[in-house]
Amino acid sequence: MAEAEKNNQERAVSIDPATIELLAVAKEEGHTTAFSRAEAMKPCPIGRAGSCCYVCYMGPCRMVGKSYDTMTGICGATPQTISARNVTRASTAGASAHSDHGRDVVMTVLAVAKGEAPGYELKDLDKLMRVAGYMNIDTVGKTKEQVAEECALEALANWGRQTGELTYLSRAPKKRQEIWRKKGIAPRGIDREIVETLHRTTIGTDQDPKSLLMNALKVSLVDGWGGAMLATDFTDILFGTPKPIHSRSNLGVLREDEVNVVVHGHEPTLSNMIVDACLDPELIEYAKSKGAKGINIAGLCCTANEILMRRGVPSAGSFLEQELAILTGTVDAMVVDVQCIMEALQGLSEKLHTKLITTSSKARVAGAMHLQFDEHHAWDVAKQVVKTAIDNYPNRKRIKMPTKNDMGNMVAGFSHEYVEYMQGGRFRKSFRPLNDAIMDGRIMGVVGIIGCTNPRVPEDEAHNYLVKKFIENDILVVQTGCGAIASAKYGLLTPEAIEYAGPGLREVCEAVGIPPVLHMGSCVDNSRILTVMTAMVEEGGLGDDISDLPVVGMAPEWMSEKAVCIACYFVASGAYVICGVDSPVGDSKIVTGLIDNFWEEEVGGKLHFIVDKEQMYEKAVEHIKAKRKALKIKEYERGKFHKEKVLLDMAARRALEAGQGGSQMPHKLF
Ligand code: SF4
Ligand code: MSK
Repeated sequence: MAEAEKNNQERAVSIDPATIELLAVAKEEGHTTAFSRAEAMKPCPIGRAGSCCYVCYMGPCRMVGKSYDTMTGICGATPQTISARNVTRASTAGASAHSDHGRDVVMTVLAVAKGEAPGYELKDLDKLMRVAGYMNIDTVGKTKEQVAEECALEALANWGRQTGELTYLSRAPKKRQEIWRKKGIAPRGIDREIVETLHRTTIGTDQDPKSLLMNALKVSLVDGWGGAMLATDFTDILFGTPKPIHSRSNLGVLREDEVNVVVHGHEPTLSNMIVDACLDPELIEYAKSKGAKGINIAGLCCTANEILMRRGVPSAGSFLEQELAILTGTVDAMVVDVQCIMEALQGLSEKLHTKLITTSSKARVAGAMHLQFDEHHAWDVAKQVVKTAIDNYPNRKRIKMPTKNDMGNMVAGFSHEYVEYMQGGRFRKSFRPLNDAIMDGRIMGVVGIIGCTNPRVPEDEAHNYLVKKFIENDILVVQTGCGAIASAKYGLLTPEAIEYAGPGLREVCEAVGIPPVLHMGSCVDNSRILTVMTAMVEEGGLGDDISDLPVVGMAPEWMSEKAVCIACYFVASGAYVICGVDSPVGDSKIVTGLIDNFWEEEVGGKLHFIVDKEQMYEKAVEHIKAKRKALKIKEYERGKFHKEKVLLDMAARRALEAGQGGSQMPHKLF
């Protein structure tokens, strides 16, 4: 095969040159990867489009063929019930994953408060006090440990609550809260809604697609305004609220001459401790005694995002780079916690030299080494992990680092607190400048581009295309999860990305001192985007609900049930959401219509699955322009805004603050 043709074929699966190189290595050495397995295994068209029901053992029942509209399962279930039930179950599974993660973080804060988790501390006391405020906890005369304990107990009550509402629903705009109550989708307790939705989706229970779909929204809210939001807040209390920090992303962050420890999964509790262990002088000396120059730590997926935005630890890549990192032959230990961990890692690790170490009893991998994480003994576990990696360093078999490893520089860590701070300083922090910029047409709107990478579509291509296209057209982009890493690899999370930005967005970014694409964290940190949208509503001028805002949520390369849940809670919060790849309800015109029109009538948000990236862009812009029109704000016209208007005199504001000290936030980036 001619080299150019071979390259074109490889290029079709990813736009990342380092990934393409490693895929060639896999092919040459006869290893499979998610990319090659996706190529070899075509998806079942029935299940993929939501038409296979396997919730009982009379089935599975497949709705397929010319009689699709009139056929039923053995129990009589219609194609639309099956389709709605499948997507509701996906939303439930996603909610369970994020919420269970959130519970573990809260449990760690509780252990710290009780003095039972040596090595951890309550790092962000401002955040602790803010959380106490959200929870109406009186802090007067109490120690930080007492406040933390009360906050943790109140948070934990959200999981077991049987009646009433989740604590954080009160953080949403008032109008949104009323919609949830009126429509009967204000969640009571996290576990209760998850259990009830699993129940209602068993055979012979809820058989009304509309009822099922409303419950897909209800259960998703326990994630967005429950488990995920609590995970974000309690992680901030424990490890600090993120603020901009420089780092890099690409497989090239792995080092040939150092012990490489890669942390992968979602939870921040052990990975933070492993970062400390990698800095431990004794362990560094031990690594040197084995011939390594030092110890290098890198992340994958959302565990990466957690330590990236707080500690600057580089990311080796997104979901699809996990096998490729091992293929470099340089990963001495890959430490995994929960979610998005491919089972294929163990087989590949056995062929090369990597030690795959599982650390959660919830996510065991047959054949992998297991070191059970326990927040009460976290430092010991972390040291053991790093020592295992060091001991494995001399066992490397061969090294195949990508040569095209221009490491994407990035600035990560734009928490909603920081975004607010950037717009007015410590004493006048607000969302006014952003709202004003939208109202006077400098910025057309805001798009959140989140979610996974998926080997069913060219890796990073849609992310990359959409991010550039939006900022070019004066739309501010906020990102989380693997979507953020997909942008980081190509330098789109840097101040320099401003060169792609349209004139209005450019002016705002320069005035405020932010890049045009903001990294806001991991998957659970989509809750930060909910908080930003609420702040924009409360700031005034852009309506009185999230559904009024000229904003869109997107997951162009999604693959996980968690992405379905995130899409649902953005819809339930009033947003328009577009997911790429394909539609999990694609066969059912009725359900496709319900998640569009019915959801919009009920809660003001809607969900579209759109395969073509240009069409995703066009639909998003169409929605943003329609919302602008409904708000009766200035029509967006590229470059035509009131130039004489001064956005904000940041220099003057900061000058005011100078010398007053105490701000934890750094000054403007550029
Ligand atoms: Fe078939 Fe009904 Fe059982 Fe589903 S619940 S597998 S449609 S019989
Ligand atoms: S890790 S859920 S692949 S974003 Fe949060 Fe990435 Fe999607 Fe997993």
